[in-house]
Amino acid sequence: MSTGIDLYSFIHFDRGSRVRWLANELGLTINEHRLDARAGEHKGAAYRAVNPTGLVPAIVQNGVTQFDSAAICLSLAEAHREAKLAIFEGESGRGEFLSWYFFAASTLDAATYPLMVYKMFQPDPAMLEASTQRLMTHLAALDRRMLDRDWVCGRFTIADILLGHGLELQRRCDVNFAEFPALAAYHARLKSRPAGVGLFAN
Ligand SMILES: N[C@@H](CCC(=O)N[C@@H](CS)C(=O)NCC(=O)O)C(=O)O
Repeated sequence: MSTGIDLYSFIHFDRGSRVRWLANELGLTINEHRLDARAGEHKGAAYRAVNPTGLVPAIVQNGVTQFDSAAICLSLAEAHREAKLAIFEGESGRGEFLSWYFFAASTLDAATYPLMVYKMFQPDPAMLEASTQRLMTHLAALDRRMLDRDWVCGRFTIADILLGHGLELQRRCDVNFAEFPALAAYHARLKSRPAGVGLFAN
């Protein structure tokens, strides 16, 4: 069976970029399907047959569909365990890995979304500033974590991909990492991975 993945997304830096980055790390082929968000293509019946939630990303691989970027990344990492892009059940550090993975997928993601809204969709400088201030406590926690390591959980994993995506969206929303040197260095390290290059392009 083909290992090619049909990936549905809007643009190069939406949550589909997490899947694209991971696929590149794994050497998997991606068949891109770019939906027209402005035309509401993701809400139409054709796409809802792929993803009933009407959100991107979603994938179809070997006739099997899956949605939610974090779920997709975990499934792909598990299916290619030899690449060691997650900390798997039975390995030490699994619990810590899950904590940082879910921190990226839920806590950080939820705190980043308002920045996108107030920077890009409904521009509002005051709300952008307030949302940025609320984000700071999470960035401080991640900065402390990154003081003495290259990747958030030992080796490079999908937790780094999700965190890298979050940091990149924040940068696009004018968040300044200057007061978080370990975080700034981590962002630069993530950016230097060839597989993630598409996310970081302007
Ligand atoms: N937790 C989901 C969130 C999916 C999500 O909200 N996707 C956004 C784009 S990154 C979307 O489809 N927005 C369109 C809309 O809200 O109508 C994931 O990680 O896949």
